[in-house]
Amino acid sequence: MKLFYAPAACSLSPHIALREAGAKFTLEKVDLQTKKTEADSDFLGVNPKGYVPALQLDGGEVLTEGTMIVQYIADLFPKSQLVPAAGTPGHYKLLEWLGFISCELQRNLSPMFNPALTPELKESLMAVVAKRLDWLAAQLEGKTYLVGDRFTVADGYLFTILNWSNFVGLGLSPWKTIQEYMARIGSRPSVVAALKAEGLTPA
Ligand SMILES: N[C@@H](CCC(=O)N[C@@H](CS)C(=O)NCC(=O)O)C(=O)O
Repeated sequence: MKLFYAPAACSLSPHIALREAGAKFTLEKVDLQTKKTEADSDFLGVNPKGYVPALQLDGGEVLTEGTMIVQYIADLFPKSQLVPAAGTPGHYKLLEWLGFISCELQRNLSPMFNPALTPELKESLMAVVAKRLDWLAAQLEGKTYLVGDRFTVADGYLFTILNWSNFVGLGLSPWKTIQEYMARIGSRPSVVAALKAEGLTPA
């Protein structure tokens, strides 16, 4: 399998999932501006939508959309228990979290990377994010992980998106449980290794 990624982008979520699963995979970096990969190939030929993550399977098929890719990885490596069993309440809780992280956090934070974003729009998006983080912080009270008592793909995804706080001027200090959660997830060997492989921490 090959994961097409950009450093610190939402592709970090399946990257973490692959490492948690113990999967054999390679990485290929994508320049999101030029749509060229580090092997100098045309990324649009891999994913015509032009965005990461894209997971190329050994048979050549390409999967896109991060929330689906992490579920695929979990299904491929059931022993890693990265997603609760189908049909259980935990499974639907996990889907609920993936939806929340995607639609409420990623959708509102990703425009912050757009240099054309006006200060007014930035302020209003930050206000929405702050409201969502108030709620999230309460959910994390007394909890180690988002679902049940073990790490799931939802944790790797939430870490990935909240890690953007480092790039968009969003201090997490008002939300102590979130800060602690980020430190906890960020210290997992899979996460440490993924950040290093993406060049985000010293090699
Ligand atoms: N719906 C996609 C969105 C992926 C996405 O927004 N990727 C960003 C990086 S986090 C990207 O590659 N943007 C470049 C572009 O859209 O041209 C998913 O959730 O996987």
